[in-house]
Amino acid sequence: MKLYMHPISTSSRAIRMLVAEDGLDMEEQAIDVMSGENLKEPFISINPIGLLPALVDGDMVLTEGSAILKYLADKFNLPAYSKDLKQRAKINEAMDWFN
Ligand SMILES: N[C@@H](CCC(=O)N[C@@H](CS)C(=O)NCC(=O)O)C(=O)O
Repeated sequence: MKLYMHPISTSSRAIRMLVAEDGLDMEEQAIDVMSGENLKEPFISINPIGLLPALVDGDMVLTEGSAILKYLADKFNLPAYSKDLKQRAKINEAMDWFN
């Protein structure tokens, strides 16, 4: 898996924290939003709207920080995203507030 991100990107940061916390095997590539690298090839072909973060997992490209967090949590069965109905609802509430 490869995460296109930038250290100043708040949407990228939560994913990088989850990856670090759970020791996930993740290649990272920084895309310099300050110089507009996100709006040029090759990144613009990965995410045509030019926003970070973007996750590439095999043949899938996934954007939107919240969707990436939920995908990783489900893929690796991470405890941070509880399967308990009410606990997960409160997590989703906080994630939606952030978005
Ligand atoms: N709703 C998106 C927002 C993505 C977003 O706005 N990313 C910012 C960095 S945090 C970005 O790539 N900005 C580059 C630009 O606006 O040119 C998400 O949560 O992933």
